[in-house]
Amino acid sequence: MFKCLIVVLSLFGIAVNLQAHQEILDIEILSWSPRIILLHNFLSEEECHHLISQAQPFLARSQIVDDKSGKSVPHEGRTSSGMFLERRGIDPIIQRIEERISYLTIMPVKNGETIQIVQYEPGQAFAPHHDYYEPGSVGGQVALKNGGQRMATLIMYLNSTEKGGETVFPAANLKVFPKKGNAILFYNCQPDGKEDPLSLHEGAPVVKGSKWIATKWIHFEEFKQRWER
Ligand SMILES: O=C(O)CCC(=O)C(=O)O
Repeated sequence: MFKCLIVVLSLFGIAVNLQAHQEILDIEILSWSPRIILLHNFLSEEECHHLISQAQPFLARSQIVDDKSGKSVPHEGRTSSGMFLERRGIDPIIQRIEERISYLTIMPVKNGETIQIVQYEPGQAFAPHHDYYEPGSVGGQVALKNGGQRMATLIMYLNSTEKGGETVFPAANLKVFPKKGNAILFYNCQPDGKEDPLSLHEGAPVVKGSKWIATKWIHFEEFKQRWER
């Protein structure tokens, strides 16, 4: 009941006290269609720094889920570097972030993929795309077997980019500027579970400085990690 109240309040843009954590979330609705909310100061300075330091030694060329095979492959439209944290809640700081995400979304931690850290250098970008799997493709059908569709995406900004690097939602005529500690949550699917084409978005090219984000994809059902399958 209390959690339902939190969601209802959050939809009206009210600062919400997540009692279990004694934390205040400052939430702003950016768009109803597609559904996007902005979370001010979702991560602390220390948490941003910790996520970057965990990822830095392991960065490799970013990949996407291939429509043909359902496997992760490099793609010319995604030129950043990245890595997945190996386990959910691998240390107390990450555990706390995982729990905060779970309280915010009222979805179990096990429905999320592990957090992905991504770094963009000037000129690097993520071309317009949907985060949901293409249900009409062979690869999409393969990917859907693990946890079902990617219901929602949380993008956490780990630094403030000097110029460029906005997350752009053309259907909402919206550009979100990367600001350290802020996050956006958006829904890839409609309330009836169908994919929402209006959730199309891109990471615009970084012009100056670098851009660091942490991404969490949340599924309708439990998502099994590589070593759990
Ligand atoms: O870099 C961004 O702002 C967008 C990232 C993105 O589109 C994604 O991870 O799905």
